[in-house]
Amino acid sequence: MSVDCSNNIQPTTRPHADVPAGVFVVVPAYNEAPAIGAVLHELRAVYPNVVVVDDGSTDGTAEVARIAATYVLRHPINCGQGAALQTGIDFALLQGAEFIVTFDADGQHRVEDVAVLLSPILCGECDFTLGSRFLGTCVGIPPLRRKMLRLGVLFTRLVNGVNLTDAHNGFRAFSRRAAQRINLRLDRMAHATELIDQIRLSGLPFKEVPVQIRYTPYSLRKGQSTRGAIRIALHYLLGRVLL
Ligand SMILES: Nc1nc2c(ncn2[C@@H]2O[C@H](COP(=O)(O)OP(=O)(O)OP(=O)(O)O)[C@@H](O)[C@H]2O)c(=O)[nH]1
Ligand SMILES: [Mg+2]
Repeated sequence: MSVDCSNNIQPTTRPHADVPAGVFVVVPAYNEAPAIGAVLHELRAVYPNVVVVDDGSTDGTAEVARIAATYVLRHPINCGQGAALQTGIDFALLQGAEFIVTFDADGQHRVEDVAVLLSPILCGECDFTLGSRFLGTCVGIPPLRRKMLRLGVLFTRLVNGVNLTDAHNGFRAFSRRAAQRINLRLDRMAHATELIDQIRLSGLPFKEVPVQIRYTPYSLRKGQSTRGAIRIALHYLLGRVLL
């Protein structure tokens, strides 16, 4: 992959041959059968190593993924997004991944942005990149969801002591050594806050990168609720006390 190390990287899709062999894209998926086929089709057109972690889906997600993904791992029961990500990261490291990208299965992320996330890592500028919809764009975000995400940013600033613009974005990239420092113990959505702690403690450089997050009728039907956001904060605080 040719890398533009300037600060003004334009999203592009690149052909297979241009992608470094060590890039693995990890896709956690829970009951995403209606969306995941198209997502994987687009990803595989550019990235040869796509790992789906089917998180105990009951709707045929695994069957769709088996047709389109490079690897399909399966949790026999639903364990949560954090657990699915850790399974995928561990697997990618075992396969020799040099760079790992996490990518949602519900069609909210754009394949073009994978290269944008990888670019600062490939340049040696940092080891972790975190996608930010507020540095980039979020098409069709409901006002309440925007407010909840802003509160999440404030929570991260107060509790983790890290200043981000978007603290709950599942679109991220890691170098191999960064991925080796990740050990998510909070299985569900609170892993996002736990991950920020682990990034900070690793001492490795990180950077937020603008990405686009799409809100579609499908993703809005399935996505996180306000009550869920409160549960995530409580789960994280409880985890900090108990783990
Ligand atoms: N909700 C949920 N998602 C899971 C789970 N396990 C894996 N996932 C996957 O994690 C990704 C993100 O889940 P979402 O619920 O869309 O979370 P989100 O994108 O942060 O929230 P929204 O912006 O509201 O859509 C999707 O690809 C899901 O299929 C799980 O147990 N629950
Ligand atoms: Mg989503």
